[in-house]
Amino acid sequence: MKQLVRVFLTIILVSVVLLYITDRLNRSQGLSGGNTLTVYNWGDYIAPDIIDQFEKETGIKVIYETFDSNEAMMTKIEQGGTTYDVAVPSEYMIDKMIKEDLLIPLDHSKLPNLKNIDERFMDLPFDPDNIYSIPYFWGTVGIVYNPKMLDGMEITSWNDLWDRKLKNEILLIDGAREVIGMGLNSLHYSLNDTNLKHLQEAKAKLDTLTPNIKAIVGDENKLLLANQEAAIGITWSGDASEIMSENEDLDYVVPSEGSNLWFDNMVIPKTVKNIDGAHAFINFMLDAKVSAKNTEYVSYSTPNKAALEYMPKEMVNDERFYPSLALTDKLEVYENLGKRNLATYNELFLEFKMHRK
Ligand code: N2P
Repeated sequence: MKQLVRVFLTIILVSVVLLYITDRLNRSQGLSGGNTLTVYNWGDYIAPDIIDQFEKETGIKVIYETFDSNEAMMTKIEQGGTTYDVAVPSEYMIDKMIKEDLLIPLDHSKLPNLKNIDERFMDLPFDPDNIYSIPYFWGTVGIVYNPKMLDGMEITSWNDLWDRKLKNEILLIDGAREVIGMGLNSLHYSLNDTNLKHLQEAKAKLDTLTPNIKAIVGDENKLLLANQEAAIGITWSGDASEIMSENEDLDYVVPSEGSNLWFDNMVIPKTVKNIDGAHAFINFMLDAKVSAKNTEYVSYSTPNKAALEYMPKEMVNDERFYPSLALTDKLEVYENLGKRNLATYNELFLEFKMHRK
């Protein structure tokens, strides 16, 4: 009998130790579940007090991680080492993730606030019926610049950037689609071009921009531009809007040759541990007042129609950041060009970066 009790106690002890070790391991890998939620988002893309508010209201603890390109996010999710419950990719990457079976279908009955989203941003070609993704922010790619630092020079096109007067004045965002796209657009090619000759031509043209490039940067571009360390930044509209609120000399233009219109959406990757928490988070972000507060902080354009009435009029009425349909119709949305073509974009971008060194 005594021996039986000893065996029993040993089993309990070993189980407790094993449970403890698994829990520690999970925590160290950012694995969520139960009362935690791991959110993977772009840098500077949420108001910190919104996370606090969500934690207080739901009792769910948020582990928050950031990325600065779709490609970096995709690599991390494909590796599968970390449990992400919610991620925020852009449209072409969502298409790719759906095709690679990396996302789970959403339960719309758990997202009653979805009614707040403007119809214009629903049911888009990369995810018909929004089975896998819910709009978060949208915008354009363009040029933010400081005319005062450029003797009043006006910039209206991609090709203006090759002007010799702009030596060492340009900051580029660190994104393959954005930078190669800028080369393609400057040659009047499509942002979704897959013709290798055109892509090489775009890369060669970008190489000739090298003397004018000061740096290829992430979110620090905002500080550098606001502090007038550079006169020009190629960036996403919301970053431009944020910098412009800190330095009113700056202006933002969507180049005349054309540019990118993008949509960032919330998704639940297959790595999810806390499905209910993930839906609760997405629904929380869709609340009109939460979205208005988040939008005011982040400065990007919200697809949340109900949020607009809680936001400052001058923000909502600024055509540079809330362009009409007539304007956005002229822009191109990135398509998922397939593994091989995306790899070509990445390789050319890498070669372009090496060329600068
Ligand atoms: C960076 C947010 C960028 C969003 N702060 C562009 N998809």
